[in-house]
Amino acid sequence: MIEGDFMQNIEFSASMMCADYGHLEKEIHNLEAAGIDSFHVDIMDGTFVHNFGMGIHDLRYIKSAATKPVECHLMIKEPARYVELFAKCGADILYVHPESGYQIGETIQQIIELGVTPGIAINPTTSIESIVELLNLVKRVLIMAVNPGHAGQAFLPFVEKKIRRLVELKDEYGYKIYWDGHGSVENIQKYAPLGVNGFVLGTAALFCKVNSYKEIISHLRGV
Ligand code: S6P
Ligand code: MG
Repeated sequence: MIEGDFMQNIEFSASMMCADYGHLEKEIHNLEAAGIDSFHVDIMDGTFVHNFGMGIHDLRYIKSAATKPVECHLMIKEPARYVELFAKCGADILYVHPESGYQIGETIQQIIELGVTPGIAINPTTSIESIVELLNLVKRVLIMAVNPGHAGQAFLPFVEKKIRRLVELKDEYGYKIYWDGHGSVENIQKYAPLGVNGFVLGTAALFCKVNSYKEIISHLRGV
């Protein structure tokens, strides 16, 4: 385990798609009491990805029950049509995929004008070269360590090269790097010291486990 202070500054976001929907309010309170930093809401349209995820009602409810920020990961085609709606429903952070729209730079500017923190989510097979200009606009880069669409997938190790490149460019462009997909204890311990600022926690580290959220998050923080 990496010692003390360093891990205190790593951010953890709970992938709410993996939470217990029968007790959502309790889940939110337990996660906050355990020290989670934010809530990650996966929005899917069945077209951009082959699955349906959460929607605006889930977002509204989570926002109303949470005190920590709520981030929306938009896995939908032409997100420009809906960013205002997601902002109105309480998203504090909006991630869009560069491949999901024709004028994604304009969409990111729209997000900024709405007063929401802008981010891009980068698929495992999307190159840094193809999105480098977008780094001028965003505050957050969400590295997909799995193909988007489902929880519980295996990590694609070739994303490491891209992470190293994004770490090199981080100070020049002024963004933070976040990890999404199979954020396991092993991956967190390996990639946080390389320069990943935060991790989305799903089934690999947080949900469907024997230990409590508090025990898991405390262990990740090394306390
Ligand atoms: C995947 C989605 C993610 C997952 C999360 C699951 O399309 O964007 O946010 O919900 O990463 O984590 P895990 O540990 O089950 O892979
Ligand atoms: Mg996600």
